Amino acid sequence: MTKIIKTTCSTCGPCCEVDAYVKDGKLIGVEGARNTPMQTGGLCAKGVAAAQYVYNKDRILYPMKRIGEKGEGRFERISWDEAYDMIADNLLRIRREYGGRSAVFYAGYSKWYRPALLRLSNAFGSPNFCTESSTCFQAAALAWRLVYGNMICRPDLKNVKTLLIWSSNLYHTNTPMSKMYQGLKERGVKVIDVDPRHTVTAHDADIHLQLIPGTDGALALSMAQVIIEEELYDRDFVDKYVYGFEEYREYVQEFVPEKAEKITGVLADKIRLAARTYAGGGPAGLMFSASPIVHHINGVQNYRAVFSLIALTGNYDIEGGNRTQPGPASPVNEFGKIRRFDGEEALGQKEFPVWFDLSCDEAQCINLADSILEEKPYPVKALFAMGLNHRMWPQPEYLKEALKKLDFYVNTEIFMSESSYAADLVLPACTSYEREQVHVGGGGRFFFSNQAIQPVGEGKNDIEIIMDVFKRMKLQDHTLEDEILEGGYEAYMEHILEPSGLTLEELKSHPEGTSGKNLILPQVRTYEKEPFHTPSGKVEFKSLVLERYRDSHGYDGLPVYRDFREDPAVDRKEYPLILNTGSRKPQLFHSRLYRMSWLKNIEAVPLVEIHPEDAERYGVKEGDTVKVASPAGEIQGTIAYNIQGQPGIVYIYHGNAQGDANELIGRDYLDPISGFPGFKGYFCRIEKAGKDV
Ligand SMILES: Nc1nc2c(c(=O)[nH]1)N[C@H]1C(S)=C(S)[C@@H](COP(=O)(O)OP(=O)(O)OC[C@H]3O[C@@H](n4cnc5c(=O)[nH]c(N)nc54)[C@H](O)[C@@H]3O)O[C@H]1N2
Ligand SMILES: Nc1nc2c(c(=O)[nH]1)N[C@H]1C(S)=C(S)[C@@H](COP(=O)(O)OP(=O)(O)OC[C@H]3O[C@@H](n4cnc5c(=O)[nH]c(N)nc54)[C@H](O)[C@@H]3O)O[C@H]1N2
Ligand code: SF4
Ligand SMILES: [Mo]
Repeated sequence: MTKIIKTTCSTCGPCCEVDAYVKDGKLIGVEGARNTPMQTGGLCAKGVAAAQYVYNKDRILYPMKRIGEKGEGRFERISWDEAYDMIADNLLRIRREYGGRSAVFYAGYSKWYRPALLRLSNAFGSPNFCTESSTCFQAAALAWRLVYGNMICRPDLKNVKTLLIWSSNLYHTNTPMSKMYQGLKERGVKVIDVDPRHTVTAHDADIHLQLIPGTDGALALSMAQVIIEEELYDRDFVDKYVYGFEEYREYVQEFVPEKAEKITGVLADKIRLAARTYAGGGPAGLMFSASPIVHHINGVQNYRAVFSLIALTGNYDIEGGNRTQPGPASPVNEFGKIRRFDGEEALGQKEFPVWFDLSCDEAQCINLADSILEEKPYPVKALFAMGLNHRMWPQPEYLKEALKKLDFYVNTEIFMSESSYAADLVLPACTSYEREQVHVGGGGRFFFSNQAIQPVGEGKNDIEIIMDVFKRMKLQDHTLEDEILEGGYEAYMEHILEPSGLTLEELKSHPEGTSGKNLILPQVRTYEKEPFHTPSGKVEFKSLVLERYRDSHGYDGLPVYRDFREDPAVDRKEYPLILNTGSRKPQLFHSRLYRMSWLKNIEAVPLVEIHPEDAERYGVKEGDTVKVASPAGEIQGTIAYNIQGQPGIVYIYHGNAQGDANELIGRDYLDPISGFPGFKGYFCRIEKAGKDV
């Protein structure tokens, strides 16, 4: 008999509600759930392939202990008991010898278990809890916080009249949310899209600003120049609530649209039109993204320039603008509630101090390989990782080698990947189909995700693993403390819900999801009641936090535009093309889905996407195997024509073991404020394979 079970897909981030079809205990199919606020029965290509994810031949079935040399990839099955003993013995031994800070607790892309891992890191006494946010979202949050002092504010989509989409392509990156765009268009909202490619989103926009990647700062400053010059800015708001306006006004003067056109490639008149539409067609919201803008070496400053437009036009915390609380929410425990143990210097703290000043609750681990190899700033000896994928980092082979030098390394994973080959121990995690979970949705809504099938092999849910590890360590060291990790997983789910006023039982009795009983209500103009949480108490067009580090780190208080193409270290004659890696594709998700036959065949080897004009210029054509060389490395790929983009730019998706775009990105090529790599603005050349590159 086939059962339909309400659960979630978490093959990628959004955690869509789905109906899982289960026959004789096996997952045989998945459909999007119906009649929920986000779903109407549809699913993305990745979600449809769920059974290939769950029953993939790469699944890790049991705890596995390394028997070969580090890096060789030979493991043998052991029991959970042995695995836990091994972890407790080694982590505690290393802590005795080198201190708590010598162990790093790392979470890759999967966010749901992070609060529990942070608890484990805190209980252990390590300041080094870090995540994939060392390359994602955090820099955007940082840029926002430098300007406004709070958590990033989302656009109030229900009430916007104009929406400025600054690099986001939800049709490919967040299928459930993409339906929202269609609703906007039907309501007559004016859409401006800033994107170097003519994407599906750009196609539907009223104005498409097709800029050269990484020139976002110049474009935003130019829009500001027009808005100020034409007196379209909100003088009352600026006078009362903005710090540093005069200096900013003076600085933006140089970015007249004709000059910005030369930098960005966007016609001056289009910049004027966009500026007038955003400033005059209010209320206007600004839609941001977690990554493309900050995957540049001037990323934080560029995003500060973009974010400043919101305050400049008086669109901060108003209906239809970017709001602190656009709709109801429900209070919850865990997420954002746990502070990192900061008794000692964390990884990245000296290089990227602003990250820590703005109380980001994790370390910046972009230089993890150096910390291991060169013991910088101190010896890193142990790594307790969950979902560590070395291909996230620029020049991943360097990190892969460094992992071999660790005294003890454990990775918890769904799949056996090369990132685990140097591990002493690999633990099997389970997918969302194999566990129960409380989901905190938008608008104060919660839903319960049922376990649809038994775990494949001896897989366990990550939080249970974390709790078991904590308890095993506590047997040896009674001083370890964490009340929540001591309780079971059920108690953990209750604990998340507790401030909402819901119990787990109540939630389970609402398969369609339900609202929290305690709601935080929407609000506007919060700044009238309390000052901005910046040093000046105002919106900072000139950042006093950045000014602190002018001498030591060379940071500018103003959102100064620096052009990555002027990098004196790179010979542009040798590397004439701009390299943009990782712009999302609907069928891929970083490194993890290349193993799924339905998805990988579109791109088994990396596609090197170039404009047909460039193909002609460099003597290659569609389907040719080429070498792509950058100052950092080289890979092979297959030419595909990209008419969405402009000549001079090469697009390659990342994470492919057949040719990893990240081998092309220099590991020192970082934004000096956030530490984020310049994934979307580096340099390369292409040549037919076979030639000496
Ligand atoms: N299918 C799929 N979905 C995903 C992911 C995935 O790997 N696959 N990854 C998830 C993750 S981790 C993230 S962070 C989000 C990212 O979500 P998005 O930001 O929506 O995704 P991207 O495609 O990276 O970038 C959006 C657009 O930015 C453009 N862009 C590239 N460089 C620049 C630039 O320099 N300036 C400007 N203005 N635009 C630029 C690209 O052409 C692209 O169309 O997606 C999430 N969703
Ligand atoms: N060149 C280039 N590089 C990039 C980017 C880019 O745009 N260009 N984008 C950056 C961004 S924005 C991001 S977010 C990162 C991606 O961040 P990564 O963490 O590298 O993402 P994945 O490749 O999906 O790797 C995550 C691993 O976690 C495993 N996993 C999945 N779910 C679970 C789970 O529930 N539990 C456990 N234990 N493991 C799980 C998966 O099998 C996978 O091996 O890449 C960054 N790197
Ligand atoms: S967008 Fe697709 S893959 Fe991602 S969670 Fe939703 S259904 Fe799954
Ligand atoms: Mo990301």
